[in-house]
Amino acid sequence: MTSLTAKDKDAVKAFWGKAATKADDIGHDALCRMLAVYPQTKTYFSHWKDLRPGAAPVKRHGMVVMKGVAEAVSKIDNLTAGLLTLSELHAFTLRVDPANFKILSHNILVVMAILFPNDFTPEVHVAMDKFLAALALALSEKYR
Ligand code: HNI
Repeated sequence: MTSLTAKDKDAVKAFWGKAATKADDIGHDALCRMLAVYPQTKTYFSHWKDLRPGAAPVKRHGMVVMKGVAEAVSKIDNLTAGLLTLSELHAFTLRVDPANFKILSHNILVVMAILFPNDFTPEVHVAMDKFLAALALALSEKYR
């Protein structure tokens, strides 16, 4: 995976400035899509009583995930160090298969494209795709 260029980082920060205004919606919709399109991911949330779109745990977790994304944007220059605790949580406590990070990232991109059709240009798309791939790599760090 080619690392993030300065141009990518600027594009991510500029786009995130807009996307952050709808972070909760992005998180909720991306999570709903992940659970619907990749039902195997439901196994990680079996402790939630209700997994349907609009259910409280899904909405809340959508916010939580996007707070993690916001933190990653603020630590874009050193994602591995910045997300170490989060990686340990996902690797050791939650035992999330790292393949799922790509799946959630894909759904986050889909929702961003839907909510920000004009801002989500091909240049922003490639920068966000590379950023979310770097985020997934940083979260997978503790698996090695
Ligand atoms: Ni993830 C908890 C961020 C991908 C399953 N996840 C969190 C928390 C953050 C977070 C933040 C809360 C940590 C805490 O309580 O301190 N998760 C992220 C980010 C990504 C991600 C930024 C990738 C973009 N998580 C995934 C994926 C899965 C996943 C792909 C499973 C398919 N995460 C979980 C589960 C929890 C969780 C399960 C605990 C939920 C709960 O009920 O507390």
